[in-house]
Amino acid sequence: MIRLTAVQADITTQRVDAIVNAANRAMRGGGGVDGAIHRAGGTAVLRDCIARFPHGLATGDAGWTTGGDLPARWVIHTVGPNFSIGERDRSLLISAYRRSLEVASELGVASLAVPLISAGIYGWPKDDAVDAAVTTILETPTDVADVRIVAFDRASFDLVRRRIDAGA
Ligand code: AR6
Repeated sequence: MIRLTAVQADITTQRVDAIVNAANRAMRGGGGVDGAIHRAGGTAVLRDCIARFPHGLATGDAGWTTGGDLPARWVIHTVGPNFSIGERDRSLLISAYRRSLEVASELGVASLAVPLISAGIYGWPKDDAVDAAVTTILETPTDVADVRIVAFDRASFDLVRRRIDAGA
């Protein structure tokens, strides 16, 4: 049985087996949570991105690299749809969470921290981004025991907590 919780924090501080990164298709770093993860993880994360993803990653897919200097052992990078440029297929957002959980299971991850994918620079409406995150994590069969959705700001954290309380 999965334990899903809400946390308000910088995801790079999380002491978990793996953290999920809201990356882009090029997989060479960026702003938002991606920038924070590359800064905190150090050059080993980018080196691994280049070695393991020479052609980047498709939207809705996920793959792992080392966590470098992060407390987490692995970073699971995923790419959500960019709502603000018209990528509005919700199944791609759901797929980003599903594939992240699948990769986590393959790695034997027991604890995982996940940000609100596509909910920042990519502009996915916050309420629906929270709903997609909670619903998908609760409905995807997984071996990961402890999943925490990490919100950066108080308002997002409150939305996530209320949505988790409401159940699947
Ligand atoms: N810890 C936890 N959550 C964070 C952090 C952090 N350190 N920083 C931001 N957030 P975003 P996206 C929240 O923009 O929308 C990058 O340039 C943020 O408040 O990081 O999927 C990539 O390279 C929001 O709720 O990701 C891509 O080009 C959520 O994380 C693009 O942005 C996601 O915001 C991806 O955009």
